Amino acid sequence: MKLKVYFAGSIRGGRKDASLYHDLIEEIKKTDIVLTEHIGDLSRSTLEQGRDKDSEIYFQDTNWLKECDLLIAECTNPSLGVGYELAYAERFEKPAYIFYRNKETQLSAMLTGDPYFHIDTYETKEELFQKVHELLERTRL
Ligand code: 6K6
Repeated sequence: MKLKVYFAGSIRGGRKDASLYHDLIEEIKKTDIVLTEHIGDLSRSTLEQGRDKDSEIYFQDTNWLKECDLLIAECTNPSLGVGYELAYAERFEKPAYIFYRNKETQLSAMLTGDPYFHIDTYETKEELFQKVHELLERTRL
């Protein structure tokens, strides 16, 4: 069975990890479905949308959050939107997994202090891919 994955990563919070998001999304798509492929789209501007467009984004993303089997968030680059999505996932009882490079950032206490979230660290892209692969296999059981 293919899992529906909601991948969350920073957009207006900063795009320094956008190519990592892209590569991870491609990796997940080898076995499962990623609802939020655009997170890794390097060609899209973060400022392209006006207020109406933002309402569409909010409506689409919250529907995908309700539809997904699990949320995977890459949180090295802090993002208000990703924090909101994590709280939304908890509200709708969707399993939520956070990965981040702890040598580069301190995660908010609102995430590390919330026992609902599964939080793990990584250093290299290969380690992240391996951890996400194992998570998907575990979830599929
Ligand atoms: C720009 C680049 C790629 O897509 C766009 C258009 N903007 C958005 N499209 C879809 N989802 C968005 C967009 N902006 C924010 N989000 C959602 O919030 C995503 O699901 C991200 O996980 C999260 C990022 O929040 P910010 O606060 O970093 O923008």
